[in-house]
Amino acid sequence: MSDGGERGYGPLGTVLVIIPTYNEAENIGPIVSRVRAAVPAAHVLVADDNSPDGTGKLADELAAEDDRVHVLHRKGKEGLGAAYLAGFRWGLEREFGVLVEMDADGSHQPEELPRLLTALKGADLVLGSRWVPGGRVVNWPRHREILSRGGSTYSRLMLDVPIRDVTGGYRAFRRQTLEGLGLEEVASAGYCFQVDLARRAVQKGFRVVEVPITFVEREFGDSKMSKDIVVEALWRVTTWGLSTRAAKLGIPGTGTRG
Ligand SMILES: Nc1nc2c(ncn2[C@@H]2O[C@H](COP(=O)(O)OP(=O)(O)OP(=O)(O)O)[C@@H](O)[C@H]2O)c(=O)[nH]1
Ligand SMILES: [Mg+2]
Repeated sequence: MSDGGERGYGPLGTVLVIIPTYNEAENIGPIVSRVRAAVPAAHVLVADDNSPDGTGKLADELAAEDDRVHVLHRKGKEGLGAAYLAGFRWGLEREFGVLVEMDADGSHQPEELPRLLTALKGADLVLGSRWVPGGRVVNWPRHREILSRGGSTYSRLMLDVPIRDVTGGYRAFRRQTLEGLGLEEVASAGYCFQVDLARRAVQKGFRVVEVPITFVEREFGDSKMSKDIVVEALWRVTTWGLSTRAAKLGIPGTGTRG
């Protein structure tokens, strides 16, 4: 597929890969160099929430050696969603045409990024997907797979979005897509941040394409997954779904905001 495509998509422009970090000292060096090797023209922004293990300082050292590596230091741990919103703002204030979300822990393989970017030539948003044919997870305990598949299925049915992997966090957005999502209204902190962006993209009529990925469970460092994050996601998805249904039925005072 060539830039432009039959739907009139413009060229992609410069790519910014945003990597949020909280205590990823063992992972930050390897992931940044893998991104730089996989897509040499791409820039990297590490959005660090003042990690106690010194991840931010390590990122500064990487940035000092490489003009395409940048660091956004945030004052404390405010969740994945807040770190991404700050990273998006940083990228949109500059000349980037594509903004990519990627975890620091190696679960999202930088070597698969060229495939996501190729798909973005004919789309507004590309989702790296574990749950489409060809997608898979490596080294995941059964309970994580059940939680993730269940969360995606519940969100898909509740929110009426035709997406198999709604909670995934390996994504490539065109600048214009992010600018059209109404990011200033996004309040979600944890994983439901990803669900929130996906449902907004579908509601706004953007073309969302899923590309199969191989998701590899982290080898080093600790997961930030918690019960609070799951409860927030369940609560918000249920509220969004019910208010959309109520609005469709014409019940006054209901809508899809929140
Ligand atoms: N800046 C910032 N980054 C965060 C925060 N919480 C998580 N992250 C980062 O977000 C990414 C995903 O978090 P993980 O802990 O790997 O979550 P997960 O992938 O669902 O959990 P595992 O499968 O156990 O790895 C990683 O790069 C984390 O360092 C946060 O509060 N602030
Ligand atoms: Mg992870």
